[in-house]
Amino acid sequence: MIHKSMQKAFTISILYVVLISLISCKQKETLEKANDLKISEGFENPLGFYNAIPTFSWKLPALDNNKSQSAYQIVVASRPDLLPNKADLWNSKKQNSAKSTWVKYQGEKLKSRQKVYWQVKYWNQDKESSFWSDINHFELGLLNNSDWKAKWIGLDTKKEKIIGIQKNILHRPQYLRKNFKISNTIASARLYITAKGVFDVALNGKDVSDDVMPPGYTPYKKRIETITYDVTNLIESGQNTIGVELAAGWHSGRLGWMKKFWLDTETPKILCQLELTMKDGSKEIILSDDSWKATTKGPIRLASIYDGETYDANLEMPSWTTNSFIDKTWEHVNVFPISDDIRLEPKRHTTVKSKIKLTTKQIFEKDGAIIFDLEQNMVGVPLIKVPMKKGQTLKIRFAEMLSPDGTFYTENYRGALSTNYYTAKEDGIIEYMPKFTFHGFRYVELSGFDTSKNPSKNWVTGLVQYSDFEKNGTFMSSHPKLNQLQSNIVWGLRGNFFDIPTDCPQRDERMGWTGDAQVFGPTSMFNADVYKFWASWLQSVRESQFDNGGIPWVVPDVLYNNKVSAGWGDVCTIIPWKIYMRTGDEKVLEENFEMMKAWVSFHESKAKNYISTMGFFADWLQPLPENGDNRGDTSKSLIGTAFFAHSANLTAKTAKALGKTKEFEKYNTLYKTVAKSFEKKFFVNGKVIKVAETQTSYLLALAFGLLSDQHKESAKTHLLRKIAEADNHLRTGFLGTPLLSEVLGATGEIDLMYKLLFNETYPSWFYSINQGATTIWERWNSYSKEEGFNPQKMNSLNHYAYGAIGEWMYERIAGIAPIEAGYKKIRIAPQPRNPLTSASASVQVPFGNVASSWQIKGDKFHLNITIPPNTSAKVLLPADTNKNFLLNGSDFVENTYVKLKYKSKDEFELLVQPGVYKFTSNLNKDQ
Ligand code: RAM
Repeated sequence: MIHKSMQKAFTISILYVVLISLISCKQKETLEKANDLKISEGFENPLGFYNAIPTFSWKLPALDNNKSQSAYQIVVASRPDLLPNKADLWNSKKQNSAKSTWVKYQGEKLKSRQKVYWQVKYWNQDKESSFWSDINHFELGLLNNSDWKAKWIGLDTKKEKIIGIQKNILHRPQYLRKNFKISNTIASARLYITAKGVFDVALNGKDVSDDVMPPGYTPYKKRIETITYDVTNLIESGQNTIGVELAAGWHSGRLGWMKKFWLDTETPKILCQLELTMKDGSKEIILSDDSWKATTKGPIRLASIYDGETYDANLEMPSWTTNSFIDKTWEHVNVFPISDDIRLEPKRHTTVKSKIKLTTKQIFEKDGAIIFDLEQNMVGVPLIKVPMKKGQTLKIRFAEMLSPDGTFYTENYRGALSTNYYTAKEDGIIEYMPKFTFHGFRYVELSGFDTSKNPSKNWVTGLVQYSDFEKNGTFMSSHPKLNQLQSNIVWGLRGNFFDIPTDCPQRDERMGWTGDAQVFGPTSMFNADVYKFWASWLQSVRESQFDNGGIPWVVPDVLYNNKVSAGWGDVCTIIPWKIYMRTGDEKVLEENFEMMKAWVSFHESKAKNYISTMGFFADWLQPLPENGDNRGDTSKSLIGTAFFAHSANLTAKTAKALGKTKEFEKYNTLYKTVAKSFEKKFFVNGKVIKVAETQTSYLLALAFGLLSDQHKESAKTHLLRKIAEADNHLRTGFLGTPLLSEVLGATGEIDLMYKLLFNETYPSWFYSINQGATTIWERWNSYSKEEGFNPQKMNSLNHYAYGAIGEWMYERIAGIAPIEAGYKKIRIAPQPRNPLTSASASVQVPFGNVASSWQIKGDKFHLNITIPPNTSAKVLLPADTNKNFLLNGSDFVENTYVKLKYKSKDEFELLVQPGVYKFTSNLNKDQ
């Protein structure tokens, strides 16, 4: 008996302990909830999402007791009220893992239209748990062609036979509408819509969205993106009207210079499906089909990306998207089935929007016209509010710069007319904003308005348009011109991320030039949250890859010339790898690995004994070429072989990151073989032989690791000699320029790189700033005060390629770089040098905000840093290491958060845990 009661007491006390610990466990749920919940490539609560197997990412709040994550739990449900305890789609259970980014969904299969709710909690290093995060959500779009019941519809716009400036058929913009009645009260409504062309949609007289030129630009013959809108609040009981404006856009307009492809383009069409869920659970669906009517007699008479828009207000059709409008005179639309060979997929990045408003800073008159100066070269459209008289036609012209005599410089638009016309229907102030075109400009010229009125600055506002991403980083320094350079880089980004990465935004190109993208991509990732932008475009690159593995010059490929260029096609290995380094997301490698391999085989097929014959644009626009060629002096074969090796190397690294050992070995061996042949063919003892000795030839060899160890130093010496021979100026084009800073930085030639960066004379970054640049130019001397505009017509004043220096400014001047993919380990290694006395940068990395800000005051060096939770940093603090440094104002004593790992004569190497720190060191005299 005694025994039994003891046992009972024992059991009770055990239960008690369990209960207490359960309670205390519960009580320990005290940490602030995770924040910044995102899915896949950085989407927050997306509607019409593209992927049924998303990944989840979150950030730990920066708290003193939150250094790292020891575990997490994700719960996913079909209704918010099921969270967290009754998650019906997925419960990851508590996972002992530090992973807080890109955690793959492993629950029930998700389907088109499905709405999904999720939240997450984490445990910190001390096993304390957080509260559950807020509940985030996403809703899938229509994932398969079979989800579409609608048909493509449109008018036969070829019938009118309007011929454009290059004999191309112009498709008049169409207005399409349908009345429909709903019989029930609605609970929710989704509009799934896309176009072969670009569209704007309204319901019952109200704009559905402020998207600019959706659905955007993809290889249309393979894939067209679809957009989902929540239109629940726009649907009325009873009678409703939907109206869509449709223009040629990229799909049916002229694009590129290969006339034959747009002489006879397919007529624009729309496809839409309005799905209504009623309060009683029933469904109704409105489709684009033969019941729609359309006209081309609306106010937008013409619209072309290159040439501009023509608008006649006399043809406005008031209320045409409302029930009251009578469309008797409108035509019935033609109907076309959707085909299986063009995949309809939800857009996988954000649409273009009007993001920034620029006001006019100055106005002046020239030859009877008024010129509005926004003092910033920008991309988008003007918002015009100007007094007009009935019947007058306003002419709106654009220019990136004025000629010295004050007239418009438009030669560099080449064949792009880039002009808008607006005809007024009555006297008074008109308001107009072109809808289906965009321009690259700083100046707007108006003529044809009511001249009895005094021109005013507020007649013109610049609406800056680009893919809807946000700022991801900042860079500032004590030097105004370096800050202007940073500003020019950011404006280059804003100007050339118009749904796809473009070479330039203003002339008759605006195409996805692969080389430019390769060169500028890495810098863009610091300045903006463009992971989804790049991941989306990479899908287009995959779809555009030729059967033989070649990558076209431009993506989407509108040139169809089957031509390939070394250093351009390599975008397919370089950008995925760079994204992986910045994000740590293996998905970008998985998605692109096959493309990389095929591209490397293509390199192989273009090589003899591993020496490339691929050629093409070479070190494009190298300044002062001896041969006078845009392709510069560096040997094409040397360039091709270098990129062959580099792409093989990146493919090997990718294989390794993905755990594909065999393929790693294969590509790594190939890389080494190509490197050996490269050295043997073009170098003797580290010196370039047989072909032109250029800065870029040495840069490629050193940046891509193509020389044997014993010859690297000598190659560097020759590089320094080449730079000295150029009076310490760069002689690099598109391919060489990003490598210049990389190589000089990596080989300890920081002083020289500072010299080149701060050069004021041609060719240099500051040279164009001294000539008035507010963006990055295509050429180092696109314009000069002494000689005027570069006589070459290929002279864009908004060409982001040379902005590639931005990566170095973040990584070396401010000193923030990833040691491991995704910044799990961060390197903070600022490089203070004359003439800078301070510099600072901050970047949002997948774990949170990283910041590095330094300042020199007398002989003291001040460094303030922020290291986000769940990471650690190696900090290289410049210092006279004979003297101790201050940490947060007190003499440094090693502690849990900051450990001294090593010191050299002029640097402390510290291992730093998450947190905010202030370091103050004494500088050596020569530092
Ligand atoms: C130009 C483009 C682009 C460049 C190609 C080779 O026309 O503008 O910048 O990559 O040529």
